[in-house]
Amino acid sequence: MNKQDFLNGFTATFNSTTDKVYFSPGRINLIGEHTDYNGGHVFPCAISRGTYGAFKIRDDNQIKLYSENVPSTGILSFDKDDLKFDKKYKWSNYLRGMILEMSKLSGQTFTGFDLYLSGDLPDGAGLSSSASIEMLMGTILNEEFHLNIEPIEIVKAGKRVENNYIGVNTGIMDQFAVEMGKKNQATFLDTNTMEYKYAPISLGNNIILIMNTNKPHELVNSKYNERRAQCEKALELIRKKVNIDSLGDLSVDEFDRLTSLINDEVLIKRARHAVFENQRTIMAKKTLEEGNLIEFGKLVNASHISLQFDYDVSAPELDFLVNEAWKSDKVLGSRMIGGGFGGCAIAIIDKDAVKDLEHSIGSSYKDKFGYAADFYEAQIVDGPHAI
Ligand code: GAF
Repeated sequence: MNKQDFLNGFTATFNSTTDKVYFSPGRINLIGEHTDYNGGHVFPCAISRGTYGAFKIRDDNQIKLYSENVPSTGILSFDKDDLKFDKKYKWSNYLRGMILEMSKLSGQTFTGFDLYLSGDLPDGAGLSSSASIEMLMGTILNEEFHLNIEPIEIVKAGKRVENNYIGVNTGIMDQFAVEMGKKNQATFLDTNTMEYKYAPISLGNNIILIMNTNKPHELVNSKYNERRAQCEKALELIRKKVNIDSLGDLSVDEFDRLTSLINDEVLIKRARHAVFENQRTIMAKKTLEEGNLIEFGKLVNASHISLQFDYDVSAPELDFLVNEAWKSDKVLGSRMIGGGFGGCAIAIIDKDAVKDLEHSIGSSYKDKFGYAADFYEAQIVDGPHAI
């Protein structure tokens, strides 16, 4: 992104100048999928694709938003106190919700401002464009209005926006991964205790390749909420006999002994994914730290199989990309990431083999599905900051 071009866009749009530009990353997740609302571990990292915002405080009460990604909206203007959900311009709700939450957290209302946005995260691709924009807004308000709010509180505010304002029952992983991101490190978070540690991403000659199915998401939110409800139901049944707080409390052996309490094939599969994936994530952090990349790759592969068959959140397009990646002996591991039903997969691959793989998988994908997949190398970066 060229900062000067971006600032020129701000000036041309709002007829005013600023030099304040912030960046907020998206995220990938190495492993630990659908564990964050089950009291389990996650192992994500922030990536160099994300959302940019140029900002200037106004001296009136108007909030004015413009996004290069949705130019058809034009400049969206509203009073600083008019923060109700906007049914027409849905993209603005991540910002409205965050303004509301940051205002509650700081106990102050903000003056008006101009915000010019642009993002290079593909929409709905499972790379957390929504958390990226939420953490961007939270960080800008925190810095520019000198609120001194702790990053973890901004993370929680973003989760409240998703849960209460947007209406998706997501866990905390995405906002945490974005806000707490560290260059070349993955964040190992226990979503039960909220304790976290960083682990260096030392992959030798390998890189992380993001493979975007470009499959449009449909009905994603309702299926996401359904999976969550199924895990809650399984937990409720187990808790009739065993005192645990979440599925994340169970080891694999304990779970195997308790399945008769659930007594429903679908619920057993959902809960099994949550329990096994949590244990895989703990193992994956250990193997990565030990430099045991072969074992790490196997855990990544096992995660995909579990998401495909037990949790049933994959899609033929994701399975195809992952299965093709598995065929290459240059790929250590590959799996779908994020909520699922479309979006992206990752492959951990020898960097010298990337071009060939992109070419071969790309052309077979297009032959099969009639449209192209996209490939990007993941660069692991810091959380939101001024640039
Ligand atoms: C989505 C949610 F927002 C996260 O909280 C997480 O549950 C993820 O799906 C699945 O691991 O990205």
